[in-house]
Amino acid sequence: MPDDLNLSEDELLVKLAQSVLALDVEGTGQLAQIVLDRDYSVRRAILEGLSEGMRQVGKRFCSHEYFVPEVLVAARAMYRGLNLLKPRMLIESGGSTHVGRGLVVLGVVQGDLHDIGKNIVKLMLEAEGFEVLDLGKNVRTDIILQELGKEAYSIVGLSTLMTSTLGSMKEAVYQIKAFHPKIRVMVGGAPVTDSFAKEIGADGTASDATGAVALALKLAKV
Ligand code: B1M
Repeated sequence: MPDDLNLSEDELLVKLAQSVLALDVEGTGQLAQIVLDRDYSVRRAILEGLSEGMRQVGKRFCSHEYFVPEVLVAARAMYRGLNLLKPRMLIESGGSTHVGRGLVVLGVVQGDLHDIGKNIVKLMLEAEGFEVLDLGKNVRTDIILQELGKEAYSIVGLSTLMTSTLGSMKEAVYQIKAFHPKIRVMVGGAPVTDSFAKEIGADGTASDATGAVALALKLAKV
């Protein structure tokens, strides 16, 4: 129960991350509410609090201290905070004031159900003024191609967290470039390296949501 009202902003961010790691859904929501009540940076709370907490959960999953049920509760805690912070994030960043950055199609490639990172990237892109069509997870390439035929999208963002689905990402980039050579494709997710992105013909990659926004801004200008 986060009842320490003397926490500094930095301490609150640490508590937020710890709360996700501790699988404390209610506590995470309460801490997120404190961020809002005190007018602290929502962007920092998402990136350095919630997202950092999920990163630490990932480490515990990899070291077999946490298993799927724990990971799912941690994700619930993260989303409890994220959903509370999201409306303020969009206001804080003035996203709606720099409209016209461009239309982005975003999705997790076929075979992959990991969408937490993609959802954070989406929120940060929207906060920066991009209009994002979120196709969700486990997205077939033909669905992406179908969508690209409908509107003047400038960027496609593809995410994957598994090495086993890097092939789906490669295939998606290939097809998008073949049918829509002018559309920029950015790729990301833990197993995606710079060299892999180059090798499959993507226009760039980023290792986190902040980098994804910077890359999208760069690609939107080209
Ligand atoms: Co699983 N999982 N998982 N998982 N999972 C990983 C990815 C894994 C590394 C864990 C491990 O075993 N070491 C491993 C993949 C191994 C590999 O291929 N190298 C793995 C596996 C194997 C699996 C299953 C196969 C497990 C099983 O069933 N035996 C299964 C796969 C199901 C499927 O997809 N078909 C599975 C299932 C699950 C859950 C459902 C339990 C859950 C997903 C819930 C959900 O997403 N809705 C889950 C989770 C949560 C994880 C870990 C623990 C955490 C991932 C996460 O959310 N991180 C993960 C372990 C780990 O990462 N260390 C693991 C927090 C998030 C904020 O970070 O997603 O990296 P991240 O996103 C970042 C950046 O990557 C970047 O910005 C984001 C924000 O900063 N980014 C982009 C992401 N996309 C981007 C796109 C961009 C740019 C940047 O441009 C477009």
